[in-house]
Amino acid sequence: MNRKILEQIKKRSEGGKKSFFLLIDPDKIEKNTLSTLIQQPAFNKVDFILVGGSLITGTLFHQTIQFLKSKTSKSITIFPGSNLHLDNQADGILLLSLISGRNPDFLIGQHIVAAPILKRSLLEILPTGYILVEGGKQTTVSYISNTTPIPADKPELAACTAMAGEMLGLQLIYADAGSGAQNSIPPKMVKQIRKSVDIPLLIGGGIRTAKQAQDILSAGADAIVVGTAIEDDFEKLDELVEVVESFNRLS
Ligand code: 1GP
Repeated sequence: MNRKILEQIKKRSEGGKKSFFLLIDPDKIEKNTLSTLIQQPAFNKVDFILVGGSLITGTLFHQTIQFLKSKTSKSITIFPGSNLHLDNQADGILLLSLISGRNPDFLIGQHIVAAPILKRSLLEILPTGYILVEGGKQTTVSYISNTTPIPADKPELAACTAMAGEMLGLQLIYADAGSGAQNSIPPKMVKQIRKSVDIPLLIGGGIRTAKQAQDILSAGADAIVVGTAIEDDFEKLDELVEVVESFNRLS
């Protein structure tokens, strides 16, 4: 099985290098604005691109992937909200098991429906333990998945969840406060998850400032995932990518 993206993520994390994941939500970014975004000089320093979201209402999912594939050589990984979000033009897919929740559909159900399609596809499968953390307001992902996020002041719950995910053989942990979260995941929680697992740790949701990015990476995250802050202001890309770069210059 093709493991190119996962190997790249692991290699960076094992080498002490931090990574920047840019999340593109096809509902929120149109083709002409996407074109402006990818022309930003800082775009060259983005390590990985995710496309998707928990709810895609428009028709731009496939077009966004097609457009990105035609304009950049960076790998495109799907961040699916359901088994409807599949596209063979992408390079890979985060096969998310929502391990913080108790909704069997998002733990394994959707995966069963998607499995035969994924098996026939050329998409690289990245088995990911997806952990939702309370971020100050109800998010679409928590509503759609009908799951309760882990309280932000219970780092031990997040750490044990991640541990179980790693023991089950998942290859990545992605802890997410949800798109547009009011509060990003507290560094204390990031630290505790980091101490509990060896697999790469991605943190996303509500990261808007260099300080938040700095604190999350210092606490031990291998990568930050950012969408909303950049959709709102493309100049943020430069600022946030620079935080990752500065860590890597020191490593
Ligand atoms: C959402 O972690 C991602 O699932 C990114 O969150 O859009 O808040 O940056 P933001």
